[in-house]
Amino acid sequence: GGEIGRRIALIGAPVEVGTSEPGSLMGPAALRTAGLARTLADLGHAVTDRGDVAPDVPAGARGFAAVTAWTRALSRAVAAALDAGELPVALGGDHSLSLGTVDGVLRHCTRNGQPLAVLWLDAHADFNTPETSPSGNVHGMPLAALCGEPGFSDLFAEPAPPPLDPARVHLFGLRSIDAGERALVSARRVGVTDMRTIDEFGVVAPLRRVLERVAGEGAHLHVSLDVDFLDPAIAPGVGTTVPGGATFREAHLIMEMLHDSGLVRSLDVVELNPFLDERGRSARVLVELVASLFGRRILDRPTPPVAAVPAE
Ligand code: HAR
Ligand code: MN
Ligand code: MN
Ligand code: MN
Repeated sequence: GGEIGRRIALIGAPVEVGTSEPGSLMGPAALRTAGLARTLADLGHAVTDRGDVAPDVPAGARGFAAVTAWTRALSRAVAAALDAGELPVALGGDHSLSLGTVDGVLRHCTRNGQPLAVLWLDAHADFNTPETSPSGNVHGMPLAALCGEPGFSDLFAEPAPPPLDPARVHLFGLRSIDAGERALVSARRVGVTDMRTIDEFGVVAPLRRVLERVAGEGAHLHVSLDVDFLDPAIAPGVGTTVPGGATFREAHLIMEMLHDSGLVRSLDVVELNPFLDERGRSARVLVELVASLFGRRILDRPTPPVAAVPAE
C-alpha cells in the first residue's frame, strides 16, 4: 500500500506555448493559491515548492522553439528531483509540458533500468504528430513525440533516452480523438480505457487491471492528470472542455486507488486555465483530488485492495 511521509517537490510549469487558448500560464499560481503545498504538508509529507521553472525561451519564440526550451528545462528539473529521491509534481501549464516531465522521468528510469508506465487521465489522446494534427497545437502531441514518432527532431536533449514504450502508456477517460491519432494509437498498441468502457464497467475494474500490470512489471508509474479528464460541470477552468467527463466521485475513487497502489512516483497536473475558471472551482477540485492521491482518506483505515464490503 501507499505510505505517507514522502518528499514531494512542486515544480511550477507556467507553459502556454502549446495551446492557442491563453491563460494556462496562470495555472501554477492558482494551484498555489488553492493551497496545494499546505494541503500535502498537512497529510504528513515534506513538501518543497521549487518555484516556477524559467527556461531561456528565445524572445518572441512560439511553436517548437519555445516548446524545446521548456522541454529541456522541465526534464532537468524532474530528473534532478527523482535522482534526489523526491516525488516531482509538475503544476501546469498546458499539456506540452509533459514532453519535459516525462522525458525527465524516462532518463531517470533508463539510468536505473526501470520500465516506465504512464497513466494519461485525459479527454484527449494527445497522440497527434505535426503531420496528423488538425490544430498544430503541441499540447495535442506530447505522447506521439515521447513514443518516438517522427516529426519532432531536436526536441529532446542529446543523448536522448530510448523512447517511451507506447504499450506501457494507458489513456484513461478518452472521448475526443482525431482520425490520424486514432490510427496511430491502435497501430502502436497504446492502452485505452475510453469513456464508453467507463460507462459500461466503471473505473475500478479497468484501473485495477492497469495497476496490476504496473506492479507486476515493477515499473515507475507516472500519472498525467489533464483537467479536461473531469466533466466541465465540476472543472470548467480549461480551454478544451469536452462533455461527458469523469464525475467528482469517479475521479476521487481513481485517486484513492492510485494512493492505495503505492505505485505513483511522479505526477503532472495540467491544462488548468484560471482565466476560464469560475471563482477558483477547478483549482480547488484539483487540490482535493491530489490530496486523495497523496493519502487523504475518509476513514482512518486503509481501503481493502479488492472491492469487498469491509468488516465493521
Ligand atoms: N486533438 C486536438 C488537437 O490535437 C485537441 C487536443 C487538445 N489537447 C489538450 N490536451 N487539451 O489534452 O488539436
Ligand atoms: Mn526512482
Ligand atoms: Mn492533454
Ligand atoms: Mn485534454
